[in-house]
Amino acid sequence: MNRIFSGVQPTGNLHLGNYLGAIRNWVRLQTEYDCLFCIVDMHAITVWQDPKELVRNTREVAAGMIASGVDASKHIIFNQSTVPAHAQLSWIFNCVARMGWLNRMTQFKEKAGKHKENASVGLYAYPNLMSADILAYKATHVPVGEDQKQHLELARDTAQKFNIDYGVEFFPLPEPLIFGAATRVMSLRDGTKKMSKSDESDYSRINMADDADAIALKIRKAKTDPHPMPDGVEALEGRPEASNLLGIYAALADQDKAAVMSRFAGRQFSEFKQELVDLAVSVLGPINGEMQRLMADPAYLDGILRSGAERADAIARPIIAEVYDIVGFLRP
Ligand code: AQP
Repeated sequence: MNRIFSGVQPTGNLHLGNYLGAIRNWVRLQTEYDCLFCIVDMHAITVWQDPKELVRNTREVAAGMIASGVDASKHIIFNQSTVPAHAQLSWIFNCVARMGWLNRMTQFKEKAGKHKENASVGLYAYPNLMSADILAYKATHVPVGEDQKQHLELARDTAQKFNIDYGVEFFPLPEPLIFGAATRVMSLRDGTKKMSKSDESDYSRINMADDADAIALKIRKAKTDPHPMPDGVEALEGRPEASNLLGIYAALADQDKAAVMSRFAGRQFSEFKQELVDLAVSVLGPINGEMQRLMADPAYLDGILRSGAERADAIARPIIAEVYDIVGFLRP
């Protein structure tokens, strides 16, 4: 069976974009693939994380995955730092990938902004750690949002260069799995910016931990424009907030965006928003309830993560041993 690796950073405020763009797709992939779902705490600390919050956020992501329907008995849920292979292989990849490749990564440019010199070395080398995450398990497929496509290309280049440099056919070239609707959920305050955990405004996103009242309030306050609902895809031109809300509705309802548009064409935003609230609450409400229940039982969550770490380590350990032999690291 083909193997999937995918991850979420425990950077707090797990949101609707993480759900629609990642976690919900994982739930659907479980029947076709062997899956490793990783809470990537080593990626998270490429920007400052409060240690206590990091622990809490790690459990929150685990709870979010389980509450959404990831089956931890059939698949592997674990946090990255518990399996040494990630750090071991990422160092080797630091020596395989080229500076020029990393210099082209748009996510580093976006995250480091104007203060490049002040960014951590980890933030710059982040894509090499991501390559290691995937290849330490010889994963064949990686579900990625639009924003991660470039990093996956780099993982493929790195796998290929390793194979060529050492004259082996060792690493597979992992394939992206890109999903249609809602691969990019945008901020509720600015339809040109992606919904993000780190946005300062809590009104910019719907958190998976939000209850029905918070969801309703945020959707009601979501930015729109003065025109009625658009009546064709071309009418969305220059209306990023309308496009985003329609996209969210379509993704939550599992419908085509065009079908949703024709249903609401010409109607007022207030009416549409009320229906969006009802839909969002019906999808996210049960997940939220289950998340709260799981978060109240950290020992249970830790048990799931411990078992996941053991199973992940059992896959990665022999792969790393072979990599060490290929590279010429003496294992006396
Ligand atoms: N807005 C989004 N729309 C669709 N998918 C999204 N993802 C993130 N934001 C959106 C997908 O969620 C998965 C996990 O993402 P991550 O934890 O690696 O974080 P990120 O991509 O850097 O984005 P965030 O959630 O906004 O975090 P911060 O603010 O910390 O950077 C990925 O599959 C991602 O595509």
